[in-house]
Amino acid sequence: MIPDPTDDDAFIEPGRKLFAQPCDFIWGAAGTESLPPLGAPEIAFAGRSNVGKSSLLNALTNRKTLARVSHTPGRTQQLNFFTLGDGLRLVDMPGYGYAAVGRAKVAAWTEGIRAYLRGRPTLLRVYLLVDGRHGLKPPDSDTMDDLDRAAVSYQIILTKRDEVKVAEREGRIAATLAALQRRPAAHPDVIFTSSKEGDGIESLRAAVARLLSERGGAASGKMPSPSD
Ligand SMILES: Nc1nc2c(ncn2[C@@H]2O[C@H](COP(=O)(O)OP(=O)(O)OP(=O)(O)O)[C@@H](O)[C@H]2O)c(=O)[nH]1
Ligand SMILES: [Mg+2]
Repeated sequence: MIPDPTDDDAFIEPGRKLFAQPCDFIWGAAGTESLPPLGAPEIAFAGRSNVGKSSLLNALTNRKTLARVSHTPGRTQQLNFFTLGDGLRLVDMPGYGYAAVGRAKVAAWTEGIRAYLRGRPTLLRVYLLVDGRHGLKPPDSDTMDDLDRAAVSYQIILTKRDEVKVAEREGRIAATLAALQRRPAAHPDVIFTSSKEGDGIESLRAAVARLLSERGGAASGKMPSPSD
């Protein structure tokens, strides 16, 4: 049986309020040497190029152009930091695994992305986006290996649900959940989203609100310490 995502139901309204707060771009970092000073807790949106990270950020915050979206893979070329109210930061990451921008650049981004994901004390959770049409690919597994080793909490978000046949959706979720077994840092729930049609957006907002309440972070205005 696939777990019921209504688990997060009690957090639907807090999630809506959380993401209705002002959201502003504060910082773009080309690499780990230019990250913003530590501040509010961060959640990061990572995944392969073109999977829909920037689109998801726009859908969550109900804005059309907060994060830049493109038909061309490789649009997001730095780590973009946004504040959501006073208590949370959202990080839109460049996609990994896209070669057409040049190998040197890809290697630099990949190292920058990995270093950020492994070593950021205020990073609460990584939302690892996976194209719902294809499921997990080897670069995703590599990232999951990294996050497991660094003990950084992550949750898989399947994207582009509107482009997946109804009959295939449950199977895609089940296969993804199966791949998460024995992965110590993986949150054992998968949310299937469509930034285009809005499916799963409310659930994802609720999941973030729930995370914050569990970690005693933004919801109470208290900063979690790195030892939390
Ligand atoms: N049908 C459909 N298309 C989507 C969805 N989300 C994103 N897309 C499309 O996928 C393409 C890539 O979207 P982006 O949000 O720019 O993807 P990204 O992961 O930020 O890409 P990079 O920044 O290049 O890594 C765009 O053409 C979007 O319109 C979705 O839920 N459904
Ligand atoms: Mg992007």
